[in-house]
Amino acid sequence: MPNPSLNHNMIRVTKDQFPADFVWGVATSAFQIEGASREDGKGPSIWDEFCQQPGVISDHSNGDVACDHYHRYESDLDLIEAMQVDAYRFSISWPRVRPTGAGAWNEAGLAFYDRLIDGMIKRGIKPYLTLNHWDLPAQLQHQGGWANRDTVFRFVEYAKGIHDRYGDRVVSIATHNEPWVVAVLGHETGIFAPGIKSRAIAAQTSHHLLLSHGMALRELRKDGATCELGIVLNLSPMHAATDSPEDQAKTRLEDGKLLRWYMDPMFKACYPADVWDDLGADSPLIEAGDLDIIATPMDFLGVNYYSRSVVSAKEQWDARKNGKAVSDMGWEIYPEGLTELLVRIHRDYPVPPLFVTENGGAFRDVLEDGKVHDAERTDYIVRHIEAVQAAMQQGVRMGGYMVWSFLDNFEWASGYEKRFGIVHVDYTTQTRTLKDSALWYQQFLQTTSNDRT
Ligand code: IFM
Repeated sequence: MPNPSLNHNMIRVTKDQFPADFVWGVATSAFQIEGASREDGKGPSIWDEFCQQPGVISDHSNGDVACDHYHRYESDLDLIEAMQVDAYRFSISWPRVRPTGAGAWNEAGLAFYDRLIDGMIKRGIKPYLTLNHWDLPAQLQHQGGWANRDTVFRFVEYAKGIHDRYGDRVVSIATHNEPWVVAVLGHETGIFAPGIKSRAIAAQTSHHLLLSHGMALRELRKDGATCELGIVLNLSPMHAATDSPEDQAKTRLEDGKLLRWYMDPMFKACYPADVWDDLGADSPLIEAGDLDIIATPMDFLGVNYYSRSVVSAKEQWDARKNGKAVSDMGWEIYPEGLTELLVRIHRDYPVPPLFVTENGGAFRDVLEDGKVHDAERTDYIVRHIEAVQAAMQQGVRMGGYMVWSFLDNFEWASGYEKRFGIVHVDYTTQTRTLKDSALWYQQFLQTTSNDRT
């Protein structure tokens, strides 16, 4: 039965218009929700250390408690089950399971993920595991982090250990979440951990992330992996602000830096020449055979989509100032960009099935009388699901769609000020409240087109 408190017109698209095996999910990451940052033998991550630097997190917060998911995972899984979601995309905290990134493993940390994964399976929720959602063990950073080629081998050991332990229970393993963010925001602009500001280090980091992805895939396959293996990229279509040759040229280069720098090596075993030339002396050191390893075939590609980028050679293009509808992050709401992006990837690369592994919006939610009427977020999600449907109608092979995020959580440099959850979190009491968007998703997942007549 439709939920009468919701605007029924919101249901324009129905679940039964998608293939029966299409996966509907919600997503989070370890650092953003778990808390328990020093409990049961967990080591510090680069984000634990970064948060201690004055002024880097806008509300001066950290991940010490976050959503306290480490202790509340059972009731959180109950909520996911209640929403009738098929899949939960979560990440493992590397320093929780191997505190220094090398050497001894931490059994208490490993046991937490046993409980989490078994809890999903018990409830009929499919586990989608991500290995690296940014929280590198701090000790590895002290030895050079991702800029040090040794970290590639530490990551492969980590991937093998996780696969040995959970590989027969999870549906999929993604190596990295958004390597562009790790490389550029973490090592070039320095607004994310570890806060380095060097284009050369960022470029080397991106190469090592890609290499570790390919090497891990090869090793897991050798170990007999039966779960699906892939990676998750943050991608956007790039549109020039004007037809001027300067704007067009910059747009082409920006597209190269965000999309082709990652997609070309993985699907064509080469780096794009224009971006390589632009890097000049900052281009990464690569060894013979690296590109073949990076191009190891994968079973799925995850795409995280939030907005398009508009590029101007003169200034930073501002969506709000240009009269566009934006989320609380200031990101333009542009669902048609998702169709454009998926169709383009499908056209330009020999890709495996695509998953939208993150999509959602931060909005200024108000909790009143136990309700959050987040109509903007619901509308955002509906329009992006329709955009996925449009891509499929144009022949794109899609495996699933996952909302970012299941819970309000620690939004990196924005701290807890930006809320992406379809479930509201009161950080004082840790009370969870399903927002209208969660109720909509729940209803969508139950409703067939016959129910609408
Ligand atoms: O919260 C992040 C997530 O960790 C990675 N993708 C983008 C989200 C929203 O900024």
